[in-house]
Formats: sequence, C-alpha cells, structure tokens
Amino acid sequence: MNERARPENLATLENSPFFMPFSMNRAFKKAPRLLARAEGMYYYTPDGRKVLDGTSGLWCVNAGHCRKPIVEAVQKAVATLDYAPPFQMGHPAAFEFAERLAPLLPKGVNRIFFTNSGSESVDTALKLAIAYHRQRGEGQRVRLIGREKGYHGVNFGGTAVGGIVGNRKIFGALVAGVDHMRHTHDPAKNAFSRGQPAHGGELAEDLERLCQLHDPSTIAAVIVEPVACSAGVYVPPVGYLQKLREICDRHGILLIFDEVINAWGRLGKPFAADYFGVMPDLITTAKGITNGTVPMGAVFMKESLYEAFMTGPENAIEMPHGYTYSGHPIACAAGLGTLKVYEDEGLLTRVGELAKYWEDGAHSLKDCPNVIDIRNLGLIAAIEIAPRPGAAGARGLETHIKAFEKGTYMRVTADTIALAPPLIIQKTEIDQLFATVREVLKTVA
Ligand code: PXG
Ligand code: PLP
Repeated sequence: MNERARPENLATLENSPFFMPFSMNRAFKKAPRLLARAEGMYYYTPDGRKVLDGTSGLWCVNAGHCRKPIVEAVQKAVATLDYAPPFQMGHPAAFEFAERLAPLLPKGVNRIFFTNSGSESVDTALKLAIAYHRQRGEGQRVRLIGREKGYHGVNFGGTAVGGIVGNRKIFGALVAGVDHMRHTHDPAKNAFSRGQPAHGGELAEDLERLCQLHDPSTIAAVIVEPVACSAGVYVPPVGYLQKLREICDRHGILLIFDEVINAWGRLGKPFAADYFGVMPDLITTAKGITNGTVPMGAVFMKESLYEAFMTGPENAIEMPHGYTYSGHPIACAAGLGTLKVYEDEGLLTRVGELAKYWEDGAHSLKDCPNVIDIRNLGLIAAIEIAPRPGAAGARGLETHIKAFEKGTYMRVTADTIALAPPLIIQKTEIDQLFATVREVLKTVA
C-alpha cells in the first residue's frame, strides 16, 4: 500500500483497534482500500487515484459527492445550532424539513417520524405497526411477516424480519412472532429478464397461506423491499406487489415498503410506491434522504396511523419512542440541501430518461465469462457470476478488488455485482462503468 494512504501516526493498519462493520477485518487491514476525498461521480484515493463510484457509496449518494448546496447547508447548521433535544422541545429545521418532504410523498402518506438510519426506521415502523393495532383495540395483532432474502437493517426487529441467513444465524432467537414468505428469485424461469420478471407474481399468495396458518387476526404487518437490493437485487415479478396489497387489505394487515434504497429517484420516481403504483401504509427510508452526508432516516405513514395515536389526554406523550438524534439539526440541514439539489436538477425523475440506456448497457455483459444472470430496474443492475466450485464469493471478491484497482468502486454481495451509481451519471460514464466490469470479468477465472 502507498505510504500516504496510511494515517500518519500508524505504520500499518494491521493492528488497528477499529472493528470494521460487515467487513473482512483481517484481510482488509493487510491490504486496505481507502478513500480520501470525493467529488461528483468520483472518489479519490489517498494517493490521488480517481475512482468512479458505481454504487453511490452504499446506495446513498444519489446526487453525487460533496455537492455544494448540501455542504454549505451543513456547514452553516453546525455553526448555528449544534444540537437540540428532540423530546418535548423542537427546532425550526425539523419542522421545515417535514414540511418540505410532505408534498413529495406518495399520495395519502403524509406524516413523518425521523430516525438516524434505515435500521432504526425499520424497527420504528415495526413498533408503530404493533402499537397502532393496539391503539385501535386489536392488541392481538402482534405477528410480523418478512420475506426470504429481505434486508431490513441490523437491529433486532429488522434482523428478525430479514431473510438473509448469514445475517441471522449467529444472533440467537431474535424477535418472537415473526414468519417469512418465500423469496421471488427464480432464475430457471426469469434469468436475464429485463426489468420486472414475468414469472412469480403468484408467490404473493404465500402471504395468504401464512394468514391461514396463523389466522390473519394475529398479523400486524408485512414488510418488503419493493426491489430487494442488498441480497443481490431481486426485482418484484409482474403483479406481485399489487397482490400483496390486496391480501393485506382483505385482512386488515399493514403493508410496509422498505424504501431505504428504492426511494429518492432510484427508479425514476421519488418513491418505489409511485413507480409501482402500489400504496403501502408505511414507508421506511434513510440513505438518500440526506444524500448520505449526515446519518438520517425516516418513517412515512398514512394519516390514519398518526391519528390512531392522537387520542387520550393532550398532556400525555402519545408514542413512547424516539432517538436522542431524531431530527438532528445538522441532518435536517443536510436533508434540506439535498432536496434542493434533487429538485433543481430534476434528479427524482431523471432515471426515467436513463433507464433504457442503463438496461441495454447492463445486458450487454451477457456474453462475459461466468455471467449466469443479469437483473435490472431503474438505475440498478445486478450481474451475477457463477460461484467458483467450493468457494462461493471468491470470484465476487476478486472482481471487486480488480475493479477498484482499475478505478471503479462497485459493491459485490457474494458473487453478485450490484451497480447503482449516483443519479447524475452521464452516458459516457455508464459506458465506462460497464466497460470496466467487462474488462475485469475477462480476467477473473
Ligand atoms: N432496509 C433496507 C432495504 C436497506 O437497504 C437498511 C434497511 C438498513 O439501513 P442502515 O442505514 O441501518 O444501514 C438498508 C441498508 C449493500 C448494503 O451493500 C445495503 C445496505 C446497507 C449496507 C450495505 O447492499 N442497506
Ligand atoms: N442507552 C442509554 C443508557 C441511553 O441513555 C440512551 C439514550 O438516552 C440510549 C441507550 C439510546 O440512545 P439513542 O437515543 O441515541 O438511540
């Protein structure tokens, strides 16, 4: 590693006390990949190498890096009001941000609860769902339904409804009363689908089966990512989300869309709910809400959910839940700056113009070595490569490292490359991104 890439007072990162999240700590510290600076579509390494950002950091930097209106809003906020307690007190930016967000939300979803991450948004939404039913005299609705391959963050609730085995297995019994629908991934029928796969809409009937197993009156909520991203990009089959909505309506079950990644223009609409024309009762989000600049998340909900809590004496706290940093002033400032960029540059709908070009580029990789599936929607694409026999994930990791060496950052989950660049990407950069993937795949045996 280049000398300048190391923190000045350390000869090596090998014994660093930093316990890195979701990382191969020992391998990384022996051969670190460090980022020192960023601007627009690019990261720069400590030794000054330019790296195209193929996955918007971790799917969050939708407007591109270090955008001036966001940077300036944060600088001003931190020098004005560093912190304000959010319980029984307030500050103007939180109310202003909520006011500015409300008109952007899917129709009928208009109340906003602030958190600090996607994981907190998910656990907040699950708690809200259970409490909502209790408020209305249906305290027996306590079960939560997730789906295999779902990712809903890493807190206890989100891990429990999540469906990624590796994220669940070492953490004990998680949360009681959770069940899962099957995932919708069916490569035998749907491999190389462009956009929504044709087969699998009927898998939503799994929800009906779980209703019959547990009795629908015991189920509080169902949570799904409209497009499941983290576990490898699984686009919902045609008709699937509509069917989930119908079943939830039939049985009085709340439908939660986890739009931590799907929201903020990723599909060419502000929210996936808009894109699919299916209205959930709650939406969880984070990431692009502040362009990744300052940690923040939010839960958006229908008026009826909010109203269910606004009962009882006015001198009592309506909902005993919240975080020290809910609606943090600096996060709200970052959010306001982010919305300005999104609106000034039309970024929440720009993907509509790029999606076809993106899809063609992604599917042009079909003839590359070991490619077994390509999936896409909006400005998201997954290129799945066959696992090396007896070494799942090895090809994926090698692809990730070689791409970084060639000046492209892209996220790899096991043997699936997940691409989701900032929404400001130009066609030439789309070409560059897929050309690098092609070049790298040629060298990964
Ligand atoms: N729900 C969904 C749908 C997510 O994608 C979370 C919840 C949790 O958000 P926080 O802010 O607590 O991380 C996420 C986060 C990846 C990757 O590489 C994806 C996420 C996080 C880290 C890596 O796919 N998604
Ligand atoms: N643990 C302790 C001991 C606390 O005092 C608090 C908050 O006051 C928390 C956890 C929760 O922290 P946060 O509000 O940042 O989620």
